Amino acid sequence: KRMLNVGVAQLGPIARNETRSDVVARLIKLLTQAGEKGCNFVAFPELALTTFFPRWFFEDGDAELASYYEKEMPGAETQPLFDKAAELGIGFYLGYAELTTDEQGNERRFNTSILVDDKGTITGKYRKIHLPGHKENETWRPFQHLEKRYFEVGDTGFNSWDFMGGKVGMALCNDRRWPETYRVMALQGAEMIVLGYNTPMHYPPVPQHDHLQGFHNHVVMQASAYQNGCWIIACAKAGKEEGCDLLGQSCIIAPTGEIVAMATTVEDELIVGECDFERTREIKEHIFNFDLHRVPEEYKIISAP
Ligand code: CDT
Repeated sequence: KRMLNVGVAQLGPIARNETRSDVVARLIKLLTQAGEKGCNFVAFPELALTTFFPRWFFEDGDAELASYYEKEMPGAETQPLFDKAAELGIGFYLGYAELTTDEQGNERRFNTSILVDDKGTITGKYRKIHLPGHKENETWRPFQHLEKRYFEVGDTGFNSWDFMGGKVGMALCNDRRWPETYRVMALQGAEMIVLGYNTPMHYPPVPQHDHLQGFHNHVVMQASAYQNGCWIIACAKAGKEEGCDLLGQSCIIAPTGEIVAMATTVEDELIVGECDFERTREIKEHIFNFDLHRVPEEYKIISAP
């Protein structure tokens, strides 16, 4: 059968001074639990190896800022996660801050995720496209959201990989609010879209929406699962992290738009679900059969800059 037994490894807060090795030990504990429950794929959150550092302003070249990026994947501290996953035969999705050097010798920084197969091979890499927040220090805010300062817009595009029996795509956090994210992957055949998120409960520019964070999280993903006939696997970093409350409610959403499993804490918590790739056909072959029913010549304006 073409299916994945999915574990969503929600993380509670990661402290500013928590070491990479301490965090990796938490990931391995959740991975081991997932193995005991029969999972062969585990999703971890966005920026899963560190605290959500865009909440603080750092000058360029600050040593603490530099400490949050991975120069290698796997590196010395993350290798044990790759080893354990391969030993258990579990594939995984992991979000992290990536620092790389291009051919011209320039440093490039991305908010990145990878898909690793059950043998421990990196099958796909995605660099976040919709970067929220702002670039400069906005001191009126109770906390910053400096993704536009610390990352470049991703250069990988939205893709769909042949992965462990299905077609799997990736996104990161704010990407999940945009319909184009899912549609561009679904047009490439995606049957499952995996994403991690760090979503503050308080949105300083529009605080009157604070009570809607959970609703907006689910409404966009449930609608998108249905409209694209995809499984959506969504994993939060949750809880009160360095004084900032982050949304939990990690979930597995079926192609019908139904939530089939959801986290009930804002701590490290594993939820599981059986995701049958064939169930995407109920949607993809009927109401949202792209070949039969889409009218792309009427949609030209949405691809204009
Ligand atoms: N990490 C991330 O993309 N978070 C945003 C926060 C809201 S915009 C400042 C999100 O879309 O959940």
